[in-house]
Amino acid sequence: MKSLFSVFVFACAFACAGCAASDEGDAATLRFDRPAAIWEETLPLGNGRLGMMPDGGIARERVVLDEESMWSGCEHDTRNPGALAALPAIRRLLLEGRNAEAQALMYERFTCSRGSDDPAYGSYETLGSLVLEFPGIDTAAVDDYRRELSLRDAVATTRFRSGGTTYGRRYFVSRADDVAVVELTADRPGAIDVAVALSRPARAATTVAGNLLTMEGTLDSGDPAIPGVAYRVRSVVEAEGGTTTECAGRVSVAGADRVVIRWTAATSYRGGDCAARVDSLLAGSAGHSVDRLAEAHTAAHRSLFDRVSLRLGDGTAPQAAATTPERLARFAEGADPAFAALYFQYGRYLFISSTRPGSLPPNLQGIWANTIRTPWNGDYHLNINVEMNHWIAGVGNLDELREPLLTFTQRMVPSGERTARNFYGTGGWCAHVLANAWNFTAPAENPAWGATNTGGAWLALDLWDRFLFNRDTAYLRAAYPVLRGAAEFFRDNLVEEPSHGWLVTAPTSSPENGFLVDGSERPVQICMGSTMDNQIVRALFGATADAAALLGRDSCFAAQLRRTALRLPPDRIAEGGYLMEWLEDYREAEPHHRHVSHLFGLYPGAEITPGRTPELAAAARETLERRGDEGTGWSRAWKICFWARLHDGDRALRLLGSLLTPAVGPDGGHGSGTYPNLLCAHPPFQIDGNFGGAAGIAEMLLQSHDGAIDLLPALPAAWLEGEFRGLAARGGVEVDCLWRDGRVVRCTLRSRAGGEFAVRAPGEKPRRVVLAPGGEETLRFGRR
Ligand code: FUC
Repeated sequence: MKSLFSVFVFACAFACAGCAASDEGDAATLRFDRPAAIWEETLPLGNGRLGMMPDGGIARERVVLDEESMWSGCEHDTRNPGALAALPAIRRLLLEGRNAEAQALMYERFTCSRGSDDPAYGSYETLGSLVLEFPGIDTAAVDDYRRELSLRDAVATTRFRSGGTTYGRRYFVSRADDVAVVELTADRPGAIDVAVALSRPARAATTVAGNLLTMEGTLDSGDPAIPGVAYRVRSVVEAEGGTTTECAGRVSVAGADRVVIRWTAATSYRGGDCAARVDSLLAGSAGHSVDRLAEAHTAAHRSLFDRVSLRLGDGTAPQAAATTPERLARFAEGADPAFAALYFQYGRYLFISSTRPGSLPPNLQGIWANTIRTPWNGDYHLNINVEMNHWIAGVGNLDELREPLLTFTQRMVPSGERTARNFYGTGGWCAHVLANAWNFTAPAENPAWGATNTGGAWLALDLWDRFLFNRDTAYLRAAYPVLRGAAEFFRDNLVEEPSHGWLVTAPTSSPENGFLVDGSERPVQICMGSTMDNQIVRALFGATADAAALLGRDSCFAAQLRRTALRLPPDRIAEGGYLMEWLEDYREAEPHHRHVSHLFGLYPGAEITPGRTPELAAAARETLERRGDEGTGWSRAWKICFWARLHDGDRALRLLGSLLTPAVGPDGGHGSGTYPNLLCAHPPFQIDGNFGGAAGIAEMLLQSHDGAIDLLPALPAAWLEGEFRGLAARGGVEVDCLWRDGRVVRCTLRSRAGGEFAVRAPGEKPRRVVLAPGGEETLRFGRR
């Protein structure tokens, strides 16, 4: 009986994989015809807290495990007692145009006492691996190998035949039950032999008791007086049929019909008893069939994922059956628009899988790390990266998944107030470039890149942008103190520069580019009033004043911010026709630098638009031409957003092609672009480009930052047919849109809060729509 049941379950598990390729669910699938040879071919699964990346190995499978709060380090003192005293001299040097000397003094005096190399700064660390060894499988005789990740199900599968048996594996990290599951099946009774182990390269003690594997340890806090984060991961191995024994630190199963491995993990990061939490989660999921767990998980995942659908092309997606690396390799040929839709949905999938209310926001690698020290400590860089991580959340209709960024920022405020006081001698709060799970806000150890002090302001603007999308006053009330404190810092810290009397940030930099002065070829970064800072501070003052007005508070403060904003430097166009990156038209040290910070005002900001500021938009275009289309993964993603905002769909698509360049070269070396598993390559893997790239695709189809809902503002000639449903626009409205021959046929608006909306479509007269709360209206265009 059992073996028949097993065959039935196996058949069901793979039934979906055979559905018609035109079905959207099936099209939203990553496919591979071999096991992952490198980590960047493994399939990322996650429920926002726990992550898992199976490699689909035939005789030995390694599944990388992650937990979002595996942070070494601790909250520590970053003060530098001499910094505040040096500030007037640094400012004086800048006002006298002696930037190189100002920078030298900053290196000497104006950096934090303990930077990102200090163990106390910490790093996001992998949880370890689940290692499965299959002694009975003949690796020489394997055929029909298939490995897939369904984005709608949030389930990965592996299937292959060996020695006349078809083996199947199914993996998911349950969003509903907070446990991860690996199921092993076979179409022949008693065919499964497997040894299961947990491992971690450092700070791990593993024990086995019957069918239970436990691994636990404590991470390095970097301070002997402070306990590090303790973690525990526990796995239960349950077999149908066969025999289960414990041997040499592993659970071994021989001759089973089916094996189900459940694991979960917890840490002490937020306090509480992690051992008890792990046991209660495992107990809560015990006794449920894998199908029932998978069903609950997929339903929870789809409640977020299914809010948006996107079809690009006529829906036949002839390439959908090809493997993902094959489609990636051919994307630039232009015949596979459905792959762009897949990539867009993958961005939403990754966002859903790497954060959830109550967790940390996605870090530089989301939640997926396979080493003890993750590149750049897997932290939260504030000069583009963590903000880019959230660009898909608004338009991608995932509002509640922005909650972790609010909590993260709120937690930084007390530390940012100390930094404001200790380094600048003022009120308010600020953060610079580096941030971690321990509320780090100080200027980082290397002023050339670490001293930009608008990091906290940019975070505050992201919180404001969330309000523009959700129009939820209760949320705004919670976010307002963050905005207010950030604005206060700049109100108290701007200095008057001598040439025009403008108020500017000083010291600062334009991330992370340098300029050449005094006939020297040695780049200098430290300056005052970088264009990005001016744009961010202007937007912050405006947003804070608007928020105060909406909440009926702080009218004097708001008026003061509006007045001060008028004295910020305007955006300026250089003689060469490009937007100036600094107050002076310095020669850039790297004309093709990956950051394009001075176009913050184009995207994600809204002060440069082709409609309202055509000269600045033209200068932005020239700036992008000068910067070029290359860059790290995230840099290419940002440029998609820029070109979309400039309403140049073909150029945006060209940049998408650049982002979707295979990152692994024929010699195995890694360059910028996209890995075989579609994770973004800085290199190394950095997830910001996935979220920025997905946001860029959305920006080509729908914009809402310029006083109207713009349909298809940057549609490339290759995407003449398509349809989206459920994208979100600012103003608390969901939008569906169907287009043919590049013209909008029909669009539907659904409003949560009600309101009046202007709708623009290419070649059509603008329309006005008034919706009651919960109201919906469909507009038809043209004479089709
Ligand atoms: C920023 C970028 C780098 C990298 C790092 C994590 O500082 O300039 O390219 O992405 O963050």
